[in-house]
Amino acid sequence: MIPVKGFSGHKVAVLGLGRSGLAAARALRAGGAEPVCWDDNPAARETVEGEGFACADLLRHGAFDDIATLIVSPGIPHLYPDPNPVVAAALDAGVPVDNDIGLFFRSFAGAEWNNYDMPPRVIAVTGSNGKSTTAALIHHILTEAGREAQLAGNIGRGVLDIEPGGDGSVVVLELSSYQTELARALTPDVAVFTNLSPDHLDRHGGMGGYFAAKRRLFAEGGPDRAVIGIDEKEGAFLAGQLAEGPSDDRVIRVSVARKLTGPGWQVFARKGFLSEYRKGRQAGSIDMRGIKGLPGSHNHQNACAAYAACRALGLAPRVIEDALHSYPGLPHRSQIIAEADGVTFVNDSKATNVDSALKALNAFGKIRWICGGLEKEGGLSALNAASDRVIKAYVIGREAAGFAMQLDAETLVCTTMAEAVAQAMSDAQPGETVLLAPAAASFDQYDSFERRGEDFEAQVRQRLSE
Ligand code: UMA
Repeated sequence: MIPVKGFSGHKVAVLGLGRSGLAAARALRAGGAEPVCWDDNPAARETVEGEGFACADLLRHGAFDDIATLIVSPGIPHLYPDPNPVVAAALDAGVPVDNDIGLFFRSFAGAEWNNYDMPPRVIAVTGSNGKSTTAALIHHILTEAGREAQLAGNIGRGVLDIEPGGDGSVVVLELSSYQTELARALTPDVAVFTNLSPDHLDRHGGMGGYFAAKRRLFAEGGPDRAVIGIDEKEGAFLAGQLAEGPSDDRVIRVSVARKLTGPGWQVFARKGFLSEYRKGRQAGSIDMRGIKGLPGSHNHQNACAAYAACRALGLAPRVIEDALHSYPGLPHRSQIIAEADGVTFVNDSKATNVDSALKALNAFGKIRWICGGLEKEGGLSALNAASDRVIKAYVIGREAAGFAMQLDAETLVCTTMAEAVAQAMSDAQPGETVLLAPAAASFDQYDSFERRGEDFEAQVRQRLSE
């Protein structure tokens, strides 16, 4: 854990006691502060009381009288659509509001760093899509290169839960817009912006607020290097604003849409090849076509961003290339779970919307496509752009028939995962891919996209073993 600095002897309120809140309470106590905890869920309060923490209703009169700061979990609204009443009360009382990310950046550096040959570095990754894969890939490359590395943040581990950094070590953080918007300190050494598309708009008052939340990662102190995906207008704008001129190599531009060979520093992917150009000359090239853990253009964008971040830390192109080949992929994200009799089975249960399912469809050919579930706003028509890659769609979900009617591809209404897997596997021919990419939420049949992906994998494995 990273003991929190600056609050020794002071009371700090902690709102939300999930992964980030619990880690924050523990780290505050380790740093000498006195956490005053609250969670609307009594079970969560019971857990922390079991660890000896004090819980108190933060809405009671005078609750903030002797509180130095309020730490808020990312899932709790701090501004839009409306601030949580506890956040509003803190602001009313003039108490600063922060989160675990802000505490981390103020507490990570230690006096022992003076004796290190290479002080620890922090790489922070944000963006709408691909940030988990990019962060996990950077972590994998660093580990394969023999660097001590830790991975935390939105990917599932509270940032204050990690161990203090050793000599030459690196912390890789995945940061969501909820986290970057609220943190009062944001000072990574390398910051990565993967891409931008509409998401969480209710929490940011629209697209401008969403972009502004992510931009804070680049504005609060300024990273030594900024790796920016420039295929959307927001990324292009951000890169332009950060660079002093065309040859400023503090900004590393990334694209999967065009060749970038200007006088600055850039990494792009075309036709399955990654290229690095610096000062107008090619500095690296990787054939990514055979890399199984990173299929499709969206993963090539992730690979370019991870490559750039690792190059910014001085890793050699060949070291990065070897690590890309051994990257196993993240569960439920274009994850190859089995190959049998020439058929490949891919779990992309994380494709919970049309945009991400389309990316998964474009990453493969000859697809037996398992899709369906709780449909999101906006309709399914965009999926039909990839119909030529689909041999047949096997539709699951309570509204499977209605879902199937919106698809151009040949469809079979299966309703359950068991039926869809059975049908797809009995139809599949060598050279084909059975792909779970639902283009819908899972909640009509599962607790989460993870459970849905696990069901898919279990059904495939059971049938393969028969
Ligand atoms: N709670 C209240 N009052 C409320 C709402 C929630 O008391 O009005 C309490 C809940 O009872 C619960 C706690 O707050 O005990 C949950 O807080 P949280 O939702 O912030 O969850 P954590 O477990 O702390 O997880 C958070 C991130 N969650 C969200 O951003 C919603 C995790 O990202 C992250 O992995 C974790 O911190 C560690 O850093 C998850 C996520 O869904 C994966 N992220 C979103 C996404 O990827 O789209 C942004």
